[in-house]
Amino acid sequence: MIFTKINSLKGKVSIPGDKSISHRAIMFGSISEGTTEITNFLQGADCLSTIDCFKKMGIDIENRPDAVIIHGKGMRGLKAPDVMLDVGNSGTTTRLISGILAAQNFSCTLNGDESIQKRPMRRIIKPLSMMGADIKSIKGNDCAPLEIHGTNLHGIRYDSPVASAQVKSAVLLAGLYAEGETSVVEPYLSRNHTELMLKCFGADISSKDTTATIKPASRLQGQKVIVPGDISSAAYFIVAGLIVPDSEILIENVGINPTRDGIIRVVKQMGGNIDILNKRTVAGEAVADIVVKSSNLTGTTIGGDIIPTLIDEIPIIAILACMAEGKTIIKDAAELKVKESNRIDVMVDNLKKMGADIQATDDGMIINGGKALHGAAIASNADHRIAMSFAIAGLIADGETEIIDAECVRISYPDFYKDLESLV
Ligand code: SPQ
Repeated sequence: MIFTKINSLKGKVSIPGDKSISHRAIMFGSISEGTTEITNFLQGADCLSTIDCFKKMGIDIENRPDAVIIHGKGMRGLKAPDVMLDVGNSGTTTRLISGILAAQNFSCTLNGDESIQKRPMRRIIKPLSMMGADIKSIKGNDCAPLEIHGTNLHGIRYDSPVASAQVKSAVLLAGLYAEGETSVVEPYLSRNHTELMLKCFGADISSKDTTATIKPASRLQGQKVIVPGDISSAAYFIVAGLIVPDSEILIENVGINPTRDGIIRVVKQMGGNIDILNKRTVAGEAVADIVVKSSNLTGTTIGGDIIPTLIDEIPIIAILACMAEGKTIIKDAAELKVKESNRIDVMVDNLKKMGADIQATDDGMIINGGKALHGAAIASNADHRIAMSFAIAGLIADGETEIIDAECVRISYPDFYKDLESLV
C-alpha cells in the first residue's frame, strides 16, 4: 500500500473497541454463568482468535452485527477441545487463556503463528508452575506451542520482574481457581482491565499500588460489557492530527483509563495541541473524546512508570518525535523487543530508511527530531502497529512510502485505512 504527502486532515473518527477489553470480555463471559452481552466488541483478528478458542471448548458465542452474545457455562463448564487451540497472532490470548487452562480438568495444546512462536512464554510458565500448574513449552524453547494439563492450583504471591498485564492477568485468572489467595506485585502498574472487569463479574479482587490480589471464586455472573474505543488505535489519529499541517481531528469514544493514557501525557509534555472533552465512565472504564490540532512540538524524555501506560504507542510516538524539535529519549522500554516484532529495531531501521536521525539503545531509542522524512519501502514485519505508524509517517514524507504487508492491520484495526481516508 502506498502513502503520499497530504496538505491537511479534517473531520472526525469514532474509534473501534479496545482489544484488551474485548479479549477479556470473551474470556470472563465464557467462564461465567448466564449471558454476557458485549457491545462495540473489536472485530479484529486477535479477538476473533479468542472467540474461536472458547468455541472449541464448547462455549456458544454468537457474533452478531450489534453485539457479541456469550452463553457462559460457569467456571467449570469448559470442555476439552478436540483440536489444538489456535491463538493466531495474539499474545494476550496465549497468556491469559493459559491461566484459565492451567486449572481445568482436561489437557490441551495451544499454538499460533510464526510471530507467536517466538514470543517469550517463560514469563507465564514460571509463575503458573509455582501455583502447581503442569504447563510446558513443547519445543523446550519457552515459546508456543504450549501443552497444558489442567490440575489443582494453590495461591502464591508473585513478584513479577516485568510490568506486564498479560503476566498479571494469567496469574490472577489461575488464582480464581486456586486454593488460597493469589497476589501479583509489579515493578510498575500495567493496564488494569482484568482487575476492573473481573470485579464487575463478581470476583473478589482488589488492588493497592502495584499489587493485585484475588481470592478463589465459586462462580462469576455474566454481564453487559460496553467496550470503549481503543486508545492504542486512537493514537495514530492523535499523532496524525498533530504532525500533518492544517489539521483538526475529533476522535470520539476513546478509553482513557489512567493505566493506558501515557500518550496523552507525552503529547502535552511535547507541547501538542490536544483537548480531552466529554469525560465519562462507561462500564467502569474512563472514556472521552479527543480533539487534536497541528502543533509545534519539542522533544522529551519518556521512561519509568509511564512506559507500561503507552507501551503499544511507542512506535507512533517515535514518528511524533521525528517531527519534534530537539532530542527525544525513550528508555526503560526493552519490552518492545518481545512484541509482534522487535519494535525497537523495526522502528529504527525503517525510520533510518526515511532519513530520520534515530538510534537504537538497549531499552529504547534516541531521536533527534526536526529532519524532513522521505518515502521508502517499509518492512512492517507483519506487525500491525508498525504498519499503522508508517502509514501516518507516509502522510508527511516527501515521495512515496510503501508499506509491505499492510493488511496486517486486521489484527487490531481492520478499518484503519478506510477511517484514515475519511479524514483526507
Ligand atoms: O496481544 P499482543 O499480541 O501481546 O498485543 C500487544 C499489541 O501491540 O497489540 C502487544 F504486542 O498488546 C499487549 C500489550 O503490549 C496487550 C496487553 C493486554 O491486553 O493485556 C498487554 C500488553 O502486553 P504486556 O506483555 O505488557 O502485558
